[in-house]
Amino acid sequence: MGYRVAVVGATGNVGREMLNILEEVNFPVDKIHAIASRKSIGQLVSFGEHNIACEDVEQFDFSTVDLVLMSVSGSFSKEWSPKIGAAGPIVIDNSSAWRMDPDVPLIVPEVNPDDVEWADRKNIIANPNCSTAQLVVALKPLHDRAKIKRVVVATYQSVSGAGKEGMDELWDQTKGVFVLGPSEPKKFPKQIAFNVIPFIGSFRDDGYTDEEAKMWDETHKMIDPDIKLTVTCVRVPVMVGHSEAVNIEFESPLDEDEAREILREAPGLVVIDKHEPTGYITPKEAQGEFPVFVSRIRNDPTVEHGLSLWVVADNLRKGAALNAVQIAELLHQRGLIRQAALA
Ligand code: 11C
Repeated sequence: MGYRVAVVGATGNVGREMLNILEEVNFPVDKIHAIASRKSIGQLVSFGEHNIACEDVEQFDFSTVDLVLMSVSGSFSKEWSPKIGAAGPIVIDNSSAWRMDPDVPLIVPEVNPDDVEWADRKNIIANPNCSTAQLVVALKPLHDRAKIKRVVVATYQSVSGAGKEGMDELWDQTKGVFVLGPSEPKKFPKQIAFNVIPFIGSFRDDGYTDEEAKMWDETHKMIDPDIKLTVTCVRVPVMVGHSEAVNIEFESPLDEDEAREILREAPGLVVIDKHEPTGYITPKEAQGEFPVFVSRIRNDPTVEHGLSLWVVADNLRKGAALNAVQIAELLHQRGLIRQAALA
């Protein structure tokens, strides 16, 4: 028997991927609902070979479903996730609204699967920020072996992290430079075509951005609060796929050969690491794929026990929709999805 599932925010980049991936992994679905704001009522979105019409979030009776995947703004989730969770279904939320709530588990199934066991406190589970999700999949098996002291990360984040408007802006500016003449930046603060922007999110008082702070806060919650992280988040003119240059300092020895073996065996990871001109992954190759890819694994001789890595994933998949569906699969495997109306 399958579940009654609703995807809220079904017309967005991540909402559409949630529908695609539920179908791709054959998640046991009896009934699927695409939920959106009033302006999108009736808009068709695809679920496998079927087109389904969006229903109005304001009118939808959430007590009639078992599981809700949310891809909405933080403010919308703050208001709606508790109401939906109270109506019966378990909510898997992709926004930043609940990630640091002590009564809401923040989960990457390869990293901290057992945290699903206390999801019933609020009936909400948080999905991490895309740039954190891929980082922790790579850090966790190395931390288990040699205890990480400090991590230095620079991200190279694609425009799809900023939604469809971000993708449209890169496309329009790229065409504009050659064909139509320059256009004013709207979604991003400066031109993104043929450029990189060392600013994502909003500035904090300490000069870091909230996007950068999410990476250490969420890593602390999921892996270990004692790991020190410093981060620079950068937007790059890539449509899909976030990349990260990661430098790690360990408490005990771990060389590149052992790290390569550990990462090869770890769940959710694929190592592509040959010392030849094409022996590494790029975001273009990671687009549409499920795993987190690790390349350029090398010893860092400037510290006592150090390694550098290159980590790439599809930010709309492992960074968002896939991770949410994997959480749903975990709940299913452990028998934790309530079937309220059938009970
Ligand atoms: C970006 N990582 O690439 C952001 C998007 O907290 O869920 C996701 C923001 C979040 O712009």
